[in-house]
Amino acid sequence: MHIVEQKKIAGEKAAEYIRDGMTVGLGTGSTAFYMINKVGEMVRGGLKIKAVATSKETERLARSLHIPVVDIDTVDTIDLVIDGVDKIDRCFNAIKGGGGALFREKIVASMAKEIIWIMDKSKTVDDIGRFDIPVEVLPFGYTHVMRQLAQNGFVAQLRLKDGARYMTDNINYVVDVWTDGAGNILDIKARLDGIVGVLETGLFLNMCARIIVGTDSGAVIYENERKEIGL
Ligand code: A5P
Repeated sequence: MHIVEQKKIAGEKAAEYIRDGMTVGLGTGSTAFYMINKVGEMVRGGLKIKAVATSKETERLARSLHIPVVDIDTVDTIDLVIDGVDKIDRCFNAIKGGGGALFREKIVASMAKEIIWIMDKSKTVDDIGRFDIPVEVLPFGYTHVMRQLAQNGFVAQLRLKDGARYMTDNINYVVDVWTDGAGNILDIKARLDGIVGVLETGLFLNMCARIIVGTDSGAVIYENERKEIGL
């Protein structure tokens, strides 16, 4: 089965968890795309929700589907967030931010009562420390941040798009950080968080209630009972 089909299966399955009256956090990316389209269909069918978007791109898509999108500052909590991931391990530790929306995604996730991460099978890995970790960085003094990352033993690469510095929705830069799996992920997060100028990391550690993986045999759901699971 094509990977796109797996994303669609996961995204559409996750939409089934949405109930009338909920405030829903809508994720960003190619898997969230299918979930948002399904939510649009449900809204057309009479579902009553409020949505908070994790990026401008998601907000545009949601509005085009007539999903009621509200400003994040008009809500205190979010009932359910459904979003994609770049990589996730057996302890539900995820890397996000491949699409550059990590800061808004982290804020929305931190307001959520419940989170579902959705993905195709390729996102499940043994060790997320072996993959790039995106971090959002303030443009002011970013070369100092790059130096501090290097001094901490990280290989840091400023993200580019079409030859220019990639800019987030918040008008900041993204630096992709490579750690070579050296060290514990909590320690890596603490070291990244400790660098002045790093605004947020793409490490979303053990935040979700469940993950939904699209596979060739359908959607597979793993509940997070704060214990190891078999992916
Ligand atoms: C956006 O910045 C990301 O965190 C996405 O949620 C993540 O990259 C997953 O994207 P895909 O579903 O497109 O793989």
